[in-house]
Amino acid sequence: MPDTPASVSTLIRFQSQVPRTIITFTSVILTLRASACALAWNGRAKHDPVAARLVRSWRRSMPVLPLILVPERLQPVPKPVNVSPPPTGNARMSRCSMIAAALLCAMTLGSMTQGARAEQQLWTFDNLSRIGGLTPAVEGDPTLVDGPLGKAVRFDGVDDALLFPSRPLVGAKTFTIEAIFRPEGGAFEQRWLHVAETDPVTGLDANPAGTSDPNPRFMFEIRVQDGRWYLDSFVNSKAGSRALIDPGKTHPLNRWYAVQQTYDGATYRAYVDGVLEAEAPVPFTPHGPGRVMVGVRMNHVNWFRGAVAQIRFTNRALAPGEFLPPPPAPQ
Ligand SMILES: [Ca+2]
Repeated sequence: MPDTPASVSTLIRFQSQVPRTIITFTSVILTLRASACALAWNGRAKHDPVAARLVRSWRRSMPVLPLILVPERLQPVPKPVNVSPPPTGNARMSRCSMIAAALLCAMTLGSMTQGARAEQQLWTFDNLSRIGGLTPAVEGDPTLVDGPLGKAVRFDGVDDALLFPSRPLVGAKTFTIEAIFRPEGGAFEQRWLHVAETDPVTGLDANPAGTSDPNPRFMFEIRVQDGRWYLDSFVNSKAGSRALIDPGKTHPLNRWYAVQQTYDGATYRAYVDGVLEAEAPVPFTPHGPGRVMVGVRMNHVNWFRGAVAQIRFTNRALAPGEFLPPPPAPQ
């Protein structure tokens, strides 16, 4: 918040340490107090230039509260005359209450900003029993290997996978999916992250055969060719689908990468190590509940050979500067 005054930043930080119910209760009490005082000051504004200046600044700086607190609403403040009785104790209290209410309003705005912040889930694949707060069903015999962030899970490209019983990004209108992974070659088509919406009628996450089904889903896939790989990102929803794939943008195998796919409400984008590889407009409707498979497509075709260290899900489109940092390239 580069433009936020330090005092307001301090209050917002303080607010995060105080139970919200206490802040809400205090806000109501002080706002009622400020309301009464503002009424008094608005009357004083006709005669007192200090009060007039305060009410004018109150109106300018508080877009909502003046409509509630000041009965004259959008009426212009009368030009003050040179009658200025000295401030009374009540007037001094009014000023304090108004400042307090203004600061509390700033805290409330800060709270609203915090509430609008991204929901994010970080899945770290440093074990096989608890990842992202979920217990995966282990298929085959994935192993733990050294990764850029500690341990990572390696899949052998034959029969290793992890099936998660629920999924993130349910109801999200925008999204970012990131993964830290290492492709190791093998078959041409490898569908290694499948975030599926379960069909509420059939209970299926995907058709039993093939790679085409109507289920809404997010996919990370790779194609392996001539000792290199390239990325295939795919989104499907009831509104439409889109694959982002550029066979001309290939990368060496057997090193760690960060890959990302984002959707900002209009444009779907795919990145490798934070560098944009492809983008296209696509309509999108939010997904319903479902499950996640890592290491193979949900219907057990196109197994992955390589390792996964982290996957992060965010319910808004992150800018490249907000992505998980890419692992260092080998020297
Ligand atoms: Ca195996």
